[in-house]
This record gives sequence, C-alpha cells and structure tokens, in this order.
Amino acid sequence: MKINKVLIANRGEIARRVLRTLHKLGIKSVAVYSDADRSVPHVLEADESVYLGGSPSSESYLRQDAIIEACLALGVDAVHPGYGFLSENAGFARKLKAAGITLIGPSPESMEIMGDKLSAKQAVKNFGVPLVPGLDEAVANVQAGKQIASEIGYPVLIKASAGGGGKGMRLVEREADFEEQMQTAQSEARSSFGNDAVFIEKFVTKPRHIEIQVFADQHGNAVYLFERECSIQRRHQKVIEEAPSAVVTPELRRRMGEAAVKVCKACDYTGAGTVEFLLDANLDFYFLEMNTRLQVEHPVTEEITKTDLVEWQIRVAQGEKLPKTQEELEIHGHAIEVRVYAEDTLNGFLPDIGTLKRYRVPSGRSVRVDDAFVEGMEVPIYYDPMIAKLVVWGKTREDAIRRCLEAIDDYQISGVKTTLDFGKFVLKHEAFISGNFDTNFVKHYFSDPSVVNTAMEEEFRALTFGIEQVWEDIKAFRAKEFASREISSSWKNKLQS
Ligand code: MV4
Repeated sequence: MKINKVLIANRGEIARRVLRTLHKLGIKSVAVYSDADRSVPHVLEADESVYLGGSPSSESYLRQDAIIEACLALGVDAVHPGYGFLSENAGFARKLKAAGITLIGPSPESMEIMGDKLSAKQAVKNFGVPLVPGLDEAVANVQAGKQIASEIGYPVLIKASAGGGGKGMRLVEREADFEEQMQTAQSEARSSFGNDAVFIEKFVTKPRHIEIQVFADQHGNAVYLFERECSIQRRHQKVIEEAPSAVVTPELRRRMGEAAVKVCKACDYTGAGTVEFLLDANLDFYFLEMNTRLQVEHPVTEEITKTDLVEWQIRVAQGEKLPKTQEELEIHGHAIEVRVYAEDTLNGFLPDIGTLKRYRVPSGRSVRVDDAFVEGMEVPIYYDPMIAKLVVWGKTREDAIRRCLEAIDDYQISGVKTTLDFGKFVLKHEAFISGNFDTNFVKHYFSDPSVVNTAMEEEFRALTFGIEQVWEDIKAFRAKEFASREISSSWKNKLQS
C-alpha cells in the first residue's frame, strides 16, 4: 500500500506545504494549475505538473474529472486535496475510490455525515458528546419552531443544516421576530445550499472558538493533538490562531480531547480532522461541527507537538498505524499564527489586489512563513486573498507574542495593503494579552477609539490637507488686503502730514 506518487489537487501555500513533506519522504509529486497559476512556486517545485484550465476555480481546481484523468495518465497513487476546493466533497472522494486512487483524507461516508450539521449532531449525541441546548431535527414549520424556541429560551440561533462557517445563520432575540428570521434562514439555505432544512440552538452569547486536532488510523486508533484557539475572527474569517489556548486547563483539555475522539468514533473517522467546540464563559463546551480536512491553521499544532501532520496523513492513508499514542503526545511551548491577507484593513477589509513590489519574509529560528509568493508576483483576483501565514513559536505565550510582533516588524510587503498591522493591533491589545477575549473581539475592539483614531487621523489628514490649502489662500488674500489697507492708510497719513 506504499504511496509512491501524489497529485496535489490545490494551489498556493497549502500545495507548497504538502510538497515539502512529499520531498522529505521521497514521494513523487504532481502539481495542477490554472491560467493564473502558470509558473508559480507550487508548479515549479513539483516533479510534474498538469494544466487544468481557466483561472476561475470552476474551470480548473474544481474539475473533478480532469483531475482524475491526470492521475490515471501519470500513474498517481493518491490525491492530497489540501483545504477548500474539493477537500470535503464526498462525491469526489467516491469517484477517486471508484478509479482506484487513494484520497489522503477520510471516507466519503464520514465526509457526508459531518457535512450535514443535523446528521453530525445525530451521529455524536449517543456518544456522550456535549451539544448546545436545542434540537437535532429539522424544524417542520414556524409554529413548531416557536414552540421549540420558547422551550429553549431566547435568544436562539436558527442554523442551516447544510451550512457551516456561519452561512445561513440567524439570531432571534424574541418571539416577535421568529417567523421572519426563520423564513430568511430557510430561503438563504435554499439558495446557497439547495437544502432549506434549518434547526434551532440556544444562542451562546460570548463563546470562544476552540477546536481540537484529531487523527485516526485504519486500525481503530484515534488521538487528539490538543486545541487551537481561533476566537479572533472577522466575519467568520480567522485572523489569528494560537495553540494552546490561554484559558484551557489540563483537565479541560483532556475532557475536550476525549469528546473529540468520541466524535471520530461516531463517524468511523480516519485521517486528520478538526472538531469545533464553543466554550462559554463558565468553561462549558459544546460540539459545533467537524471539519474533515487539514485546516489552514494546522501549523500551530505542528509547532507545539513537534509533528508533521501531512506526514501523518500520508502514513495513515498508506494503512500505517498512528505515529504516536496519546501518552506520547505532549505540548511544547506556544505557537501563534497571523494570517496575512491582501486586504485594506481601513477600508472594510476589501481585497487589495496588485503586484508585490517588495516581498521579504522574516526569518529566525522560531519563525515559519507558509506562503506561495516571491517578489514581483501578482496577487490574483480569482482565489483567496491570503498571502501568507506567519507562524511563530515561543517558550511561553508572552514569548510567542513578543517574537510575533518582532516578526511582523521584519516582514516587508509593498504594492498591496495587508492585514499585518491589524495582526499587530490584536497582539498588542490588552484583552488579547490577558487572554480575556471571545469571538466578539474584532467587532468589539476594532471600533476601539485608538483604532478609530488611527483610521480617522488618516482621513482627517487627507481632509485637512485640502482645508490647509484653502486656509493658506485665505491668509494670503487677507494679507494682501491688509497690506493694501495699510498702504492706503499710510498714504492717508502721508497725505495728512
Ligand atoms: C453558535 C454561536 C453561538 N451559539 N452557536 C459561527 C460559525 C459556525 N461554525 C457556528 N458559529 C456560531 N455558532 C450557538 N448556539 C456563535 C457562533 C459564532 C462563532 C463561532 C465560532 C467563531 C466565531 C463566531 C463568530 C460569530 C458567531
């Protein structure tokens, strides 16, 4: 079952990340690419490459049949899907299986169970995994929904079963708003997912987002590789992740880890997975959903556990046992990841595309940059605007924060606006430093007077620049007038004398 050749069905930094491990393990690599990605690092670094088509993902990275054809033509044993694109597509997983190609990921059945939030809840509830108070069935109609909501108690959240990552979610604060919100949630779900099933949960007001990295092999073993704290998000886009969490105690870590392993058992999971929990102000935790892929933020886990999770994925896909037992896993120090996006922080985080006129990454023993750019390259408009992940390790959390701030200062990017300064703002914020924050951090503090002031100062300067010009003109005009008056008065004086 040895894997000799892997096709990476992805692009950008994650394609390069997978390539690094393939090279290390001596496995042959095949890259795929679109028009926008001709001669980018992930293509140049692979042993072979296959052109898929036009720049839009639908014409390239999402073309299942073209990818499978390439695998068959080049004698590929296994496909690594990365994250996004086809990584959680059960249909693609089935097609690969039918073609005799290994997917480096879980079974199509596990993907299907976890892809639907209601079936995920139903699967885990008999395994003793704590769920948010609410229902694990689709709401039949408004009347039934109101009944359930009043039993749970307002505020409640209406969620789309086919949703995830915040899509199709509606907050209802009181019964009077229920009907309208349920109808909105259903029509959003219908148009986004072609499935209007919704369910109701008690709204957890100030939750932290804590996720557990899990791994399972084909021999019935499953372990947890501790937590990642991902509460610093903006509109469901993660900004900063860290491991371990500043508030998770060893005892809570063990309970959450064991619950996450139960989630693996509940869906007969294999490979790398992430179990998402909400952690409330009382440190009670509730299962939210499971992501059946390697996550963007996996490097912070690698840094604190001294593991290579892509290597683990390949070993498990080859049928090997997990490289480590639960007892052999331990946490070393602290790691922080700052996502660097080509976005304009002061302008609603709008994507800021353009050419990287200058691009120099920070270096140092505890600094890792996962990226796929070189100076002079353009940030394409077709894909996610993430430029890089800056990952920093430290002996302690304070140490990691300090080193991370230094690394941000050493990062040189010009040509596009980036979220690096925003990362700095978070890392210097008292609430972040103290660990006293939740998923409302960005919403709550990014309108903080100090930030607004920096943003406003810029605008004010732009404005006052114009005003100053006018003011200079007025002063010049008055000075002239004054002078002429003086002159005239001096003339008068002269005349008088
Ligand atoms: C919640 C919640 C509060 N109460 N569920 C957002 C994305 C999706 N994975 C679930 N989400 C939430 N579910 C209950 N019952 C608050 C959120 C939520 C959130 C969760 C994790 C990280 C950031 C978030 C931002 C807003 C809302």
